[in-house]
Amino acid sequence: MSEYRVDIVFPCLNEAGALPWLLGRLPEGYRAIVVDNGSTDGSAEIASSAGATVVHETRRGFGAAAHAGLLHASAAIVAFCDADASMDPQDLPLVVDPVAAGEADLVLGRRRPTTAGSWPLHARIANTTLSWRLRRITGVNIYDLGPMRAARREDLLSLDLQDRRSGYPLEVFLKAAARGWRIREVDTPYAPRVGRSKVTGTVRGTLTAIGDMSRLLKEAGR
Ligand SMILES: Nc1nc2c(ncn2[C@@H]2O[C@H](COP(=O)(O)OP(=O)(O)OP(=O)(O)O)[C@@H](O)[C@H]2O)c(=O)[nH]1
Ligand SMILES: [Mg+2]
Repeated sequence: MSEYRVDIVFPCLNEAGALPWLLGRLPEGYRAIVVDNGSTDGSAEIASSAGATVVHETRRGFGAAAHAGLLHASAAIVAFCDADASMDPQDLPLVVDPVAAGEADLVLGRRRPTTAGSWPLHARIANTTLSWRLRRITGVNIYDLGPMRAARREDLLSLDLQDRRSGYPLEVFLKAAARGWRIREVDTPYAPRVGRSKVTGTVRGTLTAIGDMSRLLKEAGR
């Protein structure tokens, strides 16, 4: 048994500018697992000197990092959060508490921008379209496939997750829905990231994410 109640997985690719703030804002009883994906800006060193557990994942990709974090975790509940300071770890109880209370099996944070610049238009459009498809496919009332989420560790492991790229969060959702998990969406504040945009902040990153996700949706027979 872990001495921590919650392990938070932070996939991290060159987030040196965000980590000190982030790791200073962990709720009580939460442990940070920073999964470094070959950062070249000293992210791993910064994370470990701030007291985080650092896991090195050589295989590139958001899913590869997220999954390595899950495999390393030992707490009963595992939460995921981006490491770019767009989301505040102090808000993690919003997604963790319903799981801890046994009221939900998967809680997803719906991103609510704190300023107009937090969320670029192309990313919002892609997300609105995706959410609409997901509601139609699964019947789950979801409006955003956001990066902040929580579930029980054993449950997540039982999903036998395969995606190691940007489809990972979608695979979690689709499998959870197919198994009839109680999925809940809660509002979570979303601020402009610190540092350079990598995935949906760039049009290229968004297109890659759409490609990864479309493949999964097709495989799911939709
Ligand atoms: N380990 C790992 N982490 C990644 C990779 N790509 C992105 N990340 C991390 O995953 C999180 C989400 O990536 P972001 O770059 O914030 O993606 P986004 O929020 O869609 O778009 P932007 O914030 O605009 O870049 C961040 O903590 C990144 O550091 C990757 O290939 N490997
Ligand atoms: Mg981001």
